Amino acid sequence: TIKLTIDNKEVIVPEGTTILEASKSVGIKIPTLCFMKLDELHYENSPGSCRICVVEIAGNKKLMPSCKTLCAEGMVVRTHNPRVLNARRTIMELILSNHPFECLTCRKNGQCELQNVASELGIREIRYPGEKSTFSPDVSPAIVRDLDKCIMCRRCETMCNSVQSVGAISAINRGFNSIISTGFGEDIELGNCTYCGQCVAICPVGALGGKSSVDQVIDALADSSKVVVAQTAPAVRTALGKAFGMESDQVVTGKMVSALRAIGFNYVFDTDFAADLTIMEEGTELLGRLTHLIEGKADARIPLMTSCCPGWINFVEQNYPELIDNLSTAKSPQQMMGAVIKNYFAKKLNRPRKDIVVVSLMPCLAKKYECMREDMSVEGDPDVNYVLYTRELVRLIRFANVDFQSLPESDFDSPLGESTGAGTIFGATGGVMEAVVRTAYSIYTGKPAPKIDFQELRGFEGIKKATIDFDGIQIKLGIAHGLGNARKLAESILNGTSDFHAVEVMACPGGCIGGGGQPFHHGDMSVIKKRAAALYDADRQKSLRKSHENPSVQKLYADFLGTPCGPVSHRLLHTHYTN
Ligand code: HC1
Ligand code: SF4
Repeated sequence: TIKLTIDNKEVIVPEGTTILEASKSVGIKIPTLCFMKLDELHYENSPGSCRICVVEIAGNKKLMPSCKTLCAEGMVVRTHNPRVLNARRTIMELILSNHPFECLTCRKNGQCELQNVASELGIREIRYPGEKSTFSPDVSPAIVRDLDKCIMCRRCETMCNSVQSVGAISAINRGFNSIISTGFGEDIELGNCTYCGQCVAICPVGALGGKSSVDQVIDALADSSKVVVAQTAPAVRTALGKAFGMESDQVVTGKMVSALRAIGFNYVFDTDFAADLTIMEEGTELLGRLTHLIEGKADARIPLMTSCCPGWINFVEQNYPELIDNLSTAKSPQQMMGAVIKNYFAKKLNRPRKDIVVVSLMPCLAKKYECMREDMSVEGDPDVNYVLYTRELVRLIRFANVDFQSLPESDFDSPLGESTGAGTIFGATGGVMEAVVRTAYSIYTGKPAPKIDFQELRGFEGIKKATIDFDGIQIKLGIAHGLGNARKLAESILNGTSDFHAVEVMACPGGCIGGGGQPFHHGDMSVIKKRAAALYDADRQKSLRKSHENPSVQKLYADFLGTPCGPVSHRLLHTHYTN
């Protein structure tokens, strides 16, 4: 260990600890901008480029960036004397000198780390005029880039290249001319972006954001000729409350439903219902493929790979076309719900499908793209019209002058609002697989599964592997979260070093709870762990916890769909992905 003094406090830390970490361990918070440590993912972004974290080390002429400087025996560190504060202010003024002064109209206003640090440093004037850049905004179906606001922290680059292994954006040029660019400087839509939105999730400023659909939804709500139907993803309910001052691990389903009603949605349904439906389809598909495998048929296409995450679908289409037939043909729950609303619920209302506007509330940016795919529309009318990500929902709730905290709780509308705990855990990595096992076991063996909680499928390990005994047959499962882990899993399938029967992949670290549209975690992954724990808690509190026990799902099959993977299901609930 190493003993040093920071701000007159004696600190003992292991060798290899930075001054920034050592300070944090004794409650001294040094401001940072470019630094980002994603503990659970074992990744760090510390280019040391912003210099805002400088500290004074006794005997050292130069101030040193605390994120890059390791503690040494007997070091005496000052983190906030006049010299340090002056330097930090000057650094901040230089960063601001070429930053547009658009705070009041910026998408990040109130949540911007640059704004926060400037405020903490008490910046009142900027002495350096600086030259502003004038890039035109790059608008894709899911992500908007505004390079004028980029501060070259390179957090997005680390996320896109190192964590996600996508490599859609990287730094080019040097010095003042350096920018974050796509491969050929083209718009992001034309490159290999998967729209996972993880760059947006960790951008400290307003350089990266989601594409907003709030105005279109407000217009639809005001149009009396339309029936506007909401569906809410599993992960939204565990993240929304924090934006309204509640605990990040509090599940706010009932208040969320009340808020959506107050905003003016005519019906509020639960994507968890469609998650149960997905399990019926995907579970049946898995058992079909396993039967083919046992019979030695060439078309078995094992492992079955889950298809509910559009970031993962985009990744497979672009990088692993040879694995496309392994993807489940089941549409994602969001799209299944859209198809059921427009083809079944619309008939119940006796309205043509074009009168119905389906709005999804999702943690996800890629879902905005998914609902625009051609195979998700009928004669130009999409099954899901608009996707609002969680932060957009926050805005909509504020626009409607709803006091979220004091709202009463209410229930989803029937029949597409009823769900089991299996649907709820979809939002956390491993949840889809656990839900599949709970149901597929019963269908395959004719007996209930010996347990409901499959701890071996939970947790934040990058790639989880488990073997579940289906009454004599050993089913091998693989689970990856984050596209970097997904790549490793895909490679192991292709080179024959793994022998999974089924594989779940979610593009975002932690699963959808860590989606690019969720309230910002600012790199603190413990927030995502809390969200996961909250979903597993919500599952435990449900009276029904297996998808095939959902009475509304059973009724939908009896009244409309027929059997899982039958002709009606195939037409409405399945698709085929292409490259
Ligand atoms: Fe997800 Fe899913 S879990 S993909 O992350 O399968 O977005 O929450 O809605 O569709 O159900 C997202 C979340 C979501 C789908 C479900
Ligand atoms: Fe979207 Fe969830 Fe996939 Fe992330 S993991 S891209 S939030 S569907």
